[in-house]
Amino acid sequence: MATSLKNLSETDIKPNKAIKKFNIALVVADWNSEITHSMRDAAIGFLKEQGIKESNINIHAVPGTFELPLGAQFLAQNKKIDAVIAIGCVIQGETRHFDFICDACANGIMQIGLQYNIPIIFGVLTTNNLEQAKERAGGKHGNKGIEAAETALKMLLLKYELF
Ligand code: DLZ
Repeated sequence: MATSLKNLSETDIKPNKAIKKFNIALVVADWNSEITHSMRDAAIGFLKEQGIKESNINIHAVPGTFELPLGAQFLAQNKKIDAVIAIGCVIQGETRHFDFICDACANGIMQIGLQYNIPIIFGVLTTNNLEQAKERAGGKHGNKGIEAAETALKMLLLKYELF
């Protein structure tokens, strides 16, 4: 299971010439930036290791996870972008903010992917506390940024194979 990925080389993606032509955008929430920046950096490291050129990786920030769908939509409108990886971290607080942000983001991300027919990856941690988030952003549960990047490549390769 990809969740256990700690070593960037541990992936079942096979070398493919198509990969180096992919243009991938990351949209990253500034909230809980200690977590989201670690996920962003791990995702970028993985993409580069798989052969994506640095110039084909576009990185953009949005204030919070709630803004990820609109940020992803702006990027999806750019025909040069093949896939968008949305990275965020929502930590449960005392109010219902958590539920609204997570639901809005998950639904928005899914809708944009279907509307634009490109992979929009939900790289969002939804945790009970900061500790759980750290464990998934370079801690004992690996780094979900890598998983998100791996998912983007797998979906692009599937599209490349089918069309
Ligand atoms: C307001 C808010 C809260 C309480 N918690 C988080 C969070 O844990 N993670 C996150 O990414 N963003 C949070 N935000 C900010 C919202 O995502 C959004 O930026 C604001 O509600 C403004 O639309």
